[in-house]
Amino acid sequence: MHKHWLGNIMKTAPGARNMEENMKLQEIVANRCGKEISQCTNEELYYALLEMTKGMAEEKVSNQGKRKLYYISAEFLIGKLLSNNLINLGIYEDVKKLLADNGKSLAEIEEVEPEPSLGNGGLGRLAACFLDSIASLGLNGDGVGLNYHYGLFKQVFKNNLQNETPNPWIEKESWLTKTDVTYPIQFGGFTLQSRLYDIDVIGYENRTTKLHLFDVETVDESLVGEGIDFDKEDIAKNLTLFLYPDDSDDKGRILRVYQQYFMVSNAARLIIDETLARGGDLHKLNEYAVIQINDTHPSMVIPEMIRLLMERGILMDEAIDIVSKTCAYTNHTILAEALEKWPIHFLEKAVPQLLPIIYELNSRVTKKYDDRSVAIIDDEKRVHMAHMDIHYGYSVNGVAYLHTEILKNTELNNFYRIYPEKFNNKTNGITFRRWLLHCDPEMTEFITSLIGPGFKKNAEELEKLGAYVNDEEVLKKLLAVKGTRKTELKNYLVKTQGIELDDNSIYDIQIKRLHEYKRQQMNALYVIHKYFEIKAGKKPARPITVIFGAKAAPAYIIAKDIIHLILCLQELIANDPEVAPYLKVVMVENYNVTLAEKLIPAADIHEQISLASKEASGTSNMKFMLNGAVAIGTMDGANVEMHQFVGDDNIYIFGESSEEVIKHYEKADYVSRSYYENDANIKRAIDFIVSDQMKAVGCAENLERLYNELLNKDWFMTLPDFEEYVATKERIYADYEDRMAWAKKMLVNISKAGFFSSDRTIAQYNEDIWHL
Ligand code: HBZ
Repeated sequence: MHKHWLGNIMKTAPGARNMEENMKLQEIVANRCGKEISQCTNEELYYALLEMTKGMAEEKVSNQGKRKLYYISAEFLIGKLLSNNLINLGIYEDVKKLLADNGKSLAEIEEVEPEPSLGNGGLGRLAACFLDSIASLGLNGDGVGLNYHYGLFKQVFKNNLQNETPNPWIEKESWLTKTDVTYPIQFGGFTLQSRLYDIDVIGYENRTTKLHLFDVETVDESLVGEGIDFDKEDIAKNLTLFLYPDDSDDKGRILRVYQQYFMVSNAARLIIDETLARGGDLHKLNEYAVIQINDTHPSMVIPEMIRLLMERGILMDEAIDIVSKTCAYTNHTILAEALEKWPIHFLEKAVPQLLPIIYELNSRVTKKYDDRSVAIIDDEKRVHMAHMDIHYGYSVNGVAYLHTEILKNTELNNFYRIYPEKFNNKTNGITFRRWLLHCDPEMTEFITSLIGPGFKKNAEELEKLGAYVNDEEVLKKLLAVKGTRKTELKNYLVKTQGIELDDNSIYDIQIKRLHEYKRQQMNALYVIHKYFEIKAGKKPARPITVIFGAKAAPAYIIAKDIIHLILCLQELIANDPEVAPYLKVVMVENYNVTLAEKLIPAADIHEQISLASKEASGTSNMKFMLNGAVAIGTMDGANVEMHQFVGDDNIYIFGESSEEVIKHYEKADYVSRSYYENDANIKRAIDFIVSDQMKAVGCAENLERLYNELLNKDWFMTLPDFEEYVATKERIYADYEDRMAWAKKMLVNISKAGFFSSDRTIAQYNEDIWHL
């Protein structure tokens, strides 16, 4: 028997209801535009569909229960909502058909929708997948975050460099609904009035939950000048302008503190109000609410909730006890730079009312534990947000098996020895509604024709595909569907970015935030290596297209230099008639959720090549796997679990293990220059970065800086793994030529992807942490 995570789905009678919805759309179109569907523009139809979908969501009952989850996150990378909402409402096919019958294309209408960029990458997208699963599983839980007007910046390439511009997404009519909820939020020296906006999150054939986004009405978009520069000190006007403004200087960093406090103070007030409205008792808050702290950005909710409970007459000891039973913390990284430590003077300035509480929390810890490494306030007077979460939350979870093991045994070992019972793993997941049903309807239909529709609610049913692993017809059809997606990507990139792909080439894709630990630079060095090989007459059996998509944080200089390297290679190779027929480099501009939805179903190979131990989990790896792409990767994050599921034949693993890497760091024995001096391929590739040819298309300063970085620092150890990476790439490209054997690998990957459904992840959070 298959275990059903989606136990309490409401039954629907699709046929009858859908007729009704078609009438509804026609009626809305008539009211709004005074004409027939066939006479409307795509824009008019988009807004009519928006109105209809919002109305249908509002009619649905929200998930209910005594205990409610509040998933607080500085990021919710939700992507476009129209198609997903239609799918989850169960009316996608009918709407599409109705539009087609009137000569309209839903795909083209979708293009009208602006994509909100309320996140950087995996962490924010995970939060969005989780809301989809919470709604679909019928759990009583909402998301709480901020309504950034420009979100993350929009990436524009100019002279092979990344430029940043604002990404406005809020229009007069949008998925946001203005509510009556507003709170006075006090900062050191001034108060800001908040306003809550809601987005309904529609579950798959189920009820809804809400994404609560707080804003300030005094925000002033005209503050933004050239690029994304603005006055960082005018908090009333800038608080919700951008997601994580540049944190390279103190002004940007302190603005982040203001944002975080604004988010959590609003969240805490909402939680208290909703608890009281349900007849709850604040002395037993933990029976009515659970707060999941997504990374350390919302950590101030702990002292803030304690403070608000004390304001309501609860004594300090009890308030601390209540909050400690209510809050749970998720860690998404072991990188020190991402574990927030705020100088105490920042907090003194922005949120002085929290300091007495933070001092008290710290003094309780230092009284109890001799070990300075577990203190909340360190000797340099910095507040370690994660330490506060661990001491004063009841659960600490990592996001993949290996990551949690590293937290327990290395990074947070001092805490693990104090609180072994708090630590648990929740391997990440993705929503199959967006990452298969929506992004590849043809594949979805094909899978359904083989194993029935059960996998849409119970992802583990994908295992049934295993029965077809030797079925030539099925394997051929898999290749054909992939081929169609590749052609569609080609057409889309020509139209939107003027990029020409060869859809007979191998699409080898790396899409993720730009960071040295993710090692896009290693992929770029491989491109240079291949370039030399082709020049020397070693032509690949089939052309290769290496595709990148990545934004670099505006202040992360080396990350921007890596983008520069890739863009220069793109230009240089495209203009080299000897190499261009065999090798193409493409960096898509402004990589976002919408682009991911087109790139992932079209991928043959995906790159998961982080330095082992550094990628907490990764989630694009799961999306590619579900879409029948084959990974080349290190034993890092969730790759380890993927490898366990598919076996050696269906994933290409290379590189040093996390244990080896951790040892190098402990011994500080890595010297990149010795690899450069002792390996001719490495030397050739690195020297090319500063060659005259590269300087002819690029900027000498950037290229030289990157060259020096690789030669003298290379903090994320690109070079030791390079030769094995090259050998593994050669093997994967060669294996690609046996098309039937390759199709088998695709099938195995899809059939084993079920575990990585966020429905499974959320069911586990609920069973072990939330108990809703
Ligand atoms: O969270 C990512 C991890 O790198 C990835 O391995 C994991 O799969 C994913 C979900 O658990 N982390 C992020 O995306 N982190 C950020 O975007 C981030 C943003 C602002 C920060 C720190 C990290 O200050």
